[in-house]
Amino acid sequence: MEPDATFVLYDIAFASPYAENASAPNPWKARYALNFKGVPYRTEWVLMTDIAAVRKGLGLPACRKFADGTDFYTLPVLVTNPKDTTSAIGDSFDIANYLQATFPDSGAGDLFPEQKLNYTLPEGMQSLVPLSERADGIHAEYARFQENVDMAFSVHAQLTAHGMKWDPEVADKVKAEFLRRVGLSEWEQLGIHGEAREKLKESLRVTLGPLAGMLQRDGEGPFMLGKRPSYADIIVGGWLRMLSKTLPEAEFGEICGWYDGVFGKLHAALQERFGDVK
Ligand SMILES: N[C@@H](CCC(=O)N[C@@H](CS)C(=O)NCC(=O)O)C(=O)O
Repeated sequence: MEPDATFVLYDIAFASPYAENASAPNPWKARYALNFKGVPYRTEWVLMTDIAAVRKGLGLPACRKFADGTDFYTLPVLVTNPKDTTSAIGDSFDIANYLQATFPDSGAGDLFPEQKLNYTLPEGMQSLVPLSERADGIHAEYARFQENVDMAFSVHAQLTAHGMKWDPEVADKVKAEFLRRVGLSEWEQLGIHGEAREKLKESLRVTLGPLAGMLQRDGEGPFMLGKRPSYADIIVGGWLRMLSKTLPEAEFGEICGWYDGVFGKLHAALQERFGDVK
């Protein structure tokens, strides 16, 4: 916590203690990027039920839509100057672009070094809740990579649903909202167990295969460019952090062990170098 920091990162409050239970992938991408650049900031924790009001209060429109076309208000938001309401940035990729443009050489250096990021998904893979769309063309290869990585993990999100820990004050409302989004009525229906769970896990393993290949291409890792971290690692790392907090420990252990342990090594390296919750 850096109470005097000017930058404020808005992240989702899961159950208390917030720093320990923070699980949302996109806010984690922003946190990893801020720590990568070594920029001082503090975190403002927002209950799920308050996200829309907070975002509107900062003058930000929604950057996602639900399947029915209605606005989906999300975090992270980064406010770089609390006195200037136009300084709020409401998308993790925009935050990373901003940090790179404003602090090109700080901390661990370039967030977007040139590299091949040709990760593709099994044909026809589609998430139940659509992802954000980007049009500005900045760091386009990374943006395309993010789209595919986000889709790969989102499609398997049911594995995490019952592992999310919510502040008791809002737990019932949050569960009801998640059910509404996918058109179900009982929380039990959102869980996945036994053989069906094993099948979905295996699908995740296969889907992540080409990503593992990218993490192995340098031979040593733990990053896609070997010892040099980049925003591509952070994009995957945001999701690994989510899995680390929402899957049963033994299952996350399995995932960490897939493909010679590449995901475990990546997660550990990102947490150690850029995982401070400030
Ligand atoms: N494109 C946005 C997507 C942000 C997003 O989807 N955030 C999720 C958490 S990872 C969220 O705020 N969810 C709120 C909710 O589910 O109500 C970004 O990268 O910042």
